[in-house]
Amino acid sequence: DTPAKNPTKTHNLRVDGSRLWSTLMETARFGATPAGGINRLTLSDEDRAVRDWFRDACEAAGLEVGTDALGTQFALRRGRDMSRKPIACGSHLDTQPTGGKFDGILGVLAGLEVMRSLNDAGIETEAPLLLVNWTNEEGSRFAPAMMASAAYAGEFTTDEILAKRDAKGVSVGEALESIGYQGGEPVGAREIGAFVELHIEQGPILEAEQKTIGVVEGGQGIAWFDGTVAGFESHAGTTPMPRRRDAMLGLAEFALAVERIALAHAPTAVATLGEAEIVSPSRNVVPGQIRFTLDVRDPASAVLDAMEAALNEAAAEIGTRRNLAIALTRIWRKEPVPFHPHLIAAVDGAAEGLGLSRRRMVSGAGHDACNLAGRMPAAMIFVPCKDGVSHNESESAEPADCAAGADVLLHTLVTLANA
Ligand code: HGY
Ligand code: MN
Ligand code: MN
Ligand code: MN
Repeated sequence: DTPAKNPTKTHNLRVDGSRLWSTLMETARFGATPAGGINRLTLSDEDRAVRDWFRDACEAAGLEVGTDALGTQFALRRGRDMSRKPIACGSHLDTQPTGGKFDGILGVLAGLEVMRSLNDAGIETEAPLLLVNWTNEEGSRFAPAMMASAAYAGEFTTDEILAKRDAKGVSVGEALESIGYQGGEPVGAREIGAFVELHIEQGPILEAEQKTIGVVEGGQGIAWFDGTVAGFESHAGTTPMPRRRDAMLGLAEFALAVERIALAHAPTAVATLGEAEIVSPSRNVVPGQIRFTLDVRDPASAVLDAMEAALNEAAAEIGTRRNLAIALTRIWRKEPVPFHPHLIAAVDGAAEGLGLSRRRMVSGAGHDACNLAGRMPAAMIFVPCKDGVSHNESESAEPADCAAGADVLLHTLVTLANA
């Protein structure tokens, strides 16, 4: 039955919200933490388990599943006109170590729910549809974040990504091999006509304004830095305070400078010193070497530049004053990215057709859609999450909002696939 001939058939179509919710709860067991979150680092055994589950669920829904050389999983739903590029949805199934049940996972499982709902309604779209689980969106185990979609968009070669190593020295290639997900498809070979990603907002705006849908117009810019503080190890009992070159005190001052620099560009700029490690730590040794990381973001590229300059100045000033060497190396820069007006309009139209409250917004978090926008039309749909909290085990969302987001995804995909 073709929706083009029978638009009301699609118009009244809704996903099965309780099936979607039970899928979210069912897959939360892979990497479940005692506090009710998920710790499912990319390419871990927990990630393998959820990937196997996802592959089986897609195949059970009649989708053809392929895997590329970075382990990204593509599940294809055939359309009437297979000469057209598929209209894609999806997100990521890997999580932060203190992850929740919805970040990334909602976008993938809502895509599965859309396919299941179209199957139940016996609806075939003109263009094929595609559901994608992108490898390593989080960037917690291997940097940078959103690495597989960045490689798909041509920002990195496959070999560059396969060679990236985690803190234990394991490479992406070795990790893929160990979980059996180094697929045969060349990265970027598969044509995609457009990509629409459903995601929780991971911020407080929709909930505060009591809006159900975020119509996302783009993603902000991101810069990641690796940092070192070099001082001098010395005896905790015999080294007088004025003679110390204490790397910990240098980092403490620098951390406050990071906050000051972000606040200087309020309200948009954010900066996070998320990792810090004393090399060869010991209770009775003055810290001499520290490694740390920085994550700096703003919707404007010029502000990212200004913050980077200010961070380097602060490092030099504190270093000179405390006889330390504080060095920053920028390892990743993602420019602010606008989404595609035609797709934004399709998302807005779908939400309007469903009578859902909504507002335009820019994404504070990075997403795979932000990388794909460099290669194809891309857009995002947000739904609220409780207190705007994410990257925390307490992350939660409402079943009705998840279903509403999936309905907007369904109607956006059908509109694009039948255009
Ligand atoms: O860091 C991010 O913005 C994404 O959640 N990985
Ligand atoms: Mn995410
Ligand atoms: Mn995330
Ligand atoms: Mn001693």
